[in-house]
Amino acid sequence: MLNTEKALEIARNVYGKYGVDVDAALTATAATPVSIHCWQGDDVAGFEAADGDLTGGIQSTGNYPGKARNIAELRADFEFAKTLIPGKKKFSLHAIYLDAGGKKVARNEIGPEHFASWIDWAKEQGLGLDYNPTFFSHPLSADGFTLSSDDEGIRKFWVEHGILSRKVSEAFGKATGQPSVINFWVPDGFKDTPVNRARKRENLARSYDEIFSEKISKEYNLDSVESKLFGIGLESCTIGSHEFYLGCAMKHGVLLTLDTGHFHPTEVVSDKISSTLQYIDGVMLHVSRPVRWDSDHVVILDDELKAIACEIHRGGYEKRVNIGLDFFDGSINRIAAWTMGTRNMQKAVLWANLEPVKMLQKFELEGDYTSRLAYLEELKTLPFGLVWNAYCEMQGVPAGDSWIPMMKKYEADVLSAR
Ligand code: RNT
Ligand code: ZN
Repeated sequence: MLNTEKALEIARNVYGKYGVDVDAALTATAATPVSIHCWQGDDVAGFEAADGDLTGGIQSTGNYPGKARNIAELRADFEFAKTLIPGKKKFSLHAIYLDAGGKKVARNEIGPEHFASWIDWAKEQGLGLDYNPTFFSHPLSADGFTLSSDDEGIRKFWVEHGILSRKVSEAFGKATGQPSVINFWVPDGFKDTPVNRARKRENLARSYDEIFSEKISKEYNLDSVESKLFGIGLESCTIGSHEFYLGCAMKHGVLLTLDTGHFHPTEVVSDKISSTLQYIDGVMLHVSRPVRWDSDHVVILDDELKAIACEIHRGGYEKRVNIGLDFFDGSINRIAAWTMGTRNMQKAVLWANLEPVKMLQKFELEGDYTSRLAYLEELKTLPFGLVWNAYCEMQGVPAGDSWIPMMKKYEADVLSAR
């Protein structure tokens, strides 16, 4: 392998020809936080004292050995994954990952105190935090409706969970010195064609009026709402559709979460960034990889991933788009899944930062679409890998494929003993 300085010298020459500052691209990439979801570590199981199945129309398939069975194992696994992943990181927790010392805590009673040990850990690890109330895998979500329920008792229960969850997120923000994004996603929907969609949507809207009625400083907490197209067993109608949440985000001045698996298969999130940001403050991304459905496969470095990162960079939206990941594959080593998915996201960010945006946008403005296309194609074979490896070296994490044997060793030493 080329040494870092030599590699950078070549890259500076090649990219410099297009007016791209490689060093600035490296600095910008290192400053872009990626929020890594805790739930890849244990197939969205969590640590509630009451063990139940994953519900809500989402599914983690596969039974690869070695999954984290408790908080200590999840933290140890992530600490190891972190040594393989470059860049600034946040850790995204779900309510069901609370640390209540083995005691059963009702969802509408989960508060900041149940995340005290997570806050200490995050600070010690130099991680930012994000939060997610959990509106699934629970007896009171079993009939398919939570915040949109017609049963006032059930709806109120979940509203209370939402309100208290914002306190957890606020505590995260205060403790870590950076805002925590709280993401609201509810599974509510119908398997078959309903005849009263309106009523459920009115309930859902009312619930958000109640949940967001208290103002919390954006210095600590950023609310975000996530839409969806359909879930398993909920194919005919999702109460929290895209249009519902676009309106909700505008009304309440909150962020909109765009999950790459939550749209019709020919729609792309990359096109939705500059559209939604005309009218809303910010976006939270749930970067995932849908294969035929919202399957939540591990993120790979495909064209859409690059397009998402490029859209953020081209639009200068770095401050308004929060990058988060949302995939859960139980059929491969889960630490490898975390590592690959996050490294790929980081690669896409670096790729975008190395794009000669000024040159390309000038072609477009001048109507020279021929050059725009021709250069976009030529850029694909520039020595991106050299810059990526240099970035990894500078970040003190393994470059190229050298993380793979390390991951395999952790599997042999730690995971196989579980
Ligand atoms: C489900 C949503 C949601 C979940 C997580 C676990 O379709 O994408 O974001 O994946 O909350
Ligand atoms: Zn999601």
